Formats: sequence, structure tokens, C-alpha cells
Amino acid sequence: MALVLYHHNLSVCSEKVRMALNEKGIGNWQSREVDILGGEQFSPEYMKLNPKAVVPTLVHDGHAVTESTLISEYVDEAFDGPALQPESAFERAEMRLYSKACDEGLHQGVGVMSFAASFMDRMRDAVEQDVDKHLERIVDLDRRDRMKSVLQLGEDSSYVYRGTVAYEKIFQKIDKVLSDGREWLSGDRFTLAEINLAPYLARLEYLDLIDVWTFSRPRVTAWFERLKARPSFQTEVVSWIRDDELQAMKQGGLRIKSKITDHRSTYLETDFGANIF
Ligand SMILES: N[C@@H](CCC(=O)N[C@@H](CS)C(=O)NCC(=O)O)C(=O)O
Repeated sequence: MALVLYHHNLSVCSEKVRMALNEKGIGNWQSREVDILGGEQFSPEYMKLNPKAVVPTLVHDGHAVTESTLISEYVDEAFDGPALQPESAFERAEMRLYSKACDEGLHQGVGVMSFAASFMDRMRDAVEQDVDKHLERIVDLDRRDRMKSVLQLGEDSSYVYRGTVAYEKIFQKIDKVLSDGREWLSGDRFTLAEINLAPYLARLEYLDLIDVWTFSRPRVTAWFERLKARPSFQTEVVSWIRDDELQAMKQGGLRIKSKITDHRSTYLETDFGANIF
């Protein structure tokens, strides 16, 4: 079997797929790191595998699978190992609501928050200051608009507000679901719901922003601690991040923290945007 993962050490979507592979007990994948801050994802060779020019891409016996949520489901279905999805169709549908929240809300949220806090500076270094030119190459026009907005307005961008709303809504949901004392979101089984959410919560922690949401939610904190104790989290998220990257994320996150807190308060006071996710 040939299994190649095109990924990036810090990319949330790559972390998700690495965790799924690990939970499945698959260790023999070949790593191909793609320098997404420097623009390697736009190379014609890579875009043949992934026309949207994003990571990750999993190539299994010559077949390219894209979209991290779909790759994780593929990994669960194509290989032996512990099941990562619940048994019943209804529970699977419920589990997919978390994937959908990640793909539609948290993903744009984490992208703009990380960019505003720290990645904009890293990108400037990687592309020798020409960030505008780099953004023009982004295939997903919505993503391009989000990045441009943050480049101009920083954490005041309405996209950062939307991301804050998306996080608030998912934290409210997780807290409610865990209120019956269950160990994991789907019940007894650790599933792709946890795997998909883990990188998005971990990034908040690295940006030192997570307590904006968890300070009054001990159940969620305890659940996240259980999640972080999984070997898959340690091996596939924590170990890939360098100390200087951790430091930069923390510093940048602290710089935007009061704005994120304000965005959250505005949402709680006004409900503005409540139905977008
Ligand atoms: N929906 C895609 C999103 C992938 C995505 O946005 N990947 C980011 C890293 S997490 C990326 O490659 N960014 C590079 C760029 O925007 O140029 C998935 O889940 O695989």
C-alpha cells in the first residue's frame, strides 16, 4: 500500500487528517510537507492533485482524496482499525453537524483570527513582503476576500466577528450536549466529531484565546483535557509545532484578545449574526 499525505505542520485541516490516521493505527504514511505560507500549493504539480490549492491531500495507491473532512471519513472507511464514526445513521448525521460547523464556521474563523494575530507577519517574511500578490493567487474567492479584509482592518474585520460568533455557537452546543455527563460528543465512542474539532480548539489555545469561551464552561474544559490526552493529539498536533511558532501565536493572540472579547460581548448582547451558522 502507498499512502502519501501532502500537508503542513500548522494547518488545522492537516492536523485533523493526521489525527484520524493515528487513531486508525496507520503509521506508515509518507509525509510531503507543502510550504503554504511561501506559496508551494500553487505549483502546477500540486494543483493537479488539489485544484483548490490547499492542503491536505491524501494519495492512496495513486488516488488523490481532498477535503479534510472527507479524507478523515475515507480513512475511517478504507482501513481496518477502531471505528471513528457512530453506528447508527442518525448518530452519524449528528456527528456530521460538527464537521459542518468546522468546515463552514470555525474554519473561516480560525483562518482570520490566526492571520490577524500572527500568520500575516509570517507570510510577509515567507513571500518577502508581497502579501497582496500572494493573496491574488488564492483560488477560493471568499477566502481571498477574508484575507484581504484582515490585511486592511486586522481584528476589526467583520470576518473576525463572524468567526467569534461561530466559535460561541459551537461552544454553546458542546456544553449543552455534554450536560448529560457523556464522555464524548457521540456518547461512549471517540469519533470524528472530536477529531475534527480538536485542531480548531487547539489553535485557540495556542493563540491564548480559548479561555474567552471556556472560563465559564468547566464541562467543556474537562472534555477538551480528555481529548488532549489522546496520544493522537500529542503526536499529530503538539509534536509538529515548533517552540518559536508557539511563542509567535501566543504573542499575536494576546494582542487581539480584547477585540475578540468585545466581539463576543457584542454577539451576546445583540444576537447579531445568530443564524449565520
Ligand atoms: N475545505 C478544505 C480547506 C483546506 C484549507 O483551507 N487548507 C489551508 C490550511 S488549513 C490551506 O491550504 N491554505 C493555503 C492557502 O489558503 O493558500 C479542507 O478541509 O481540506
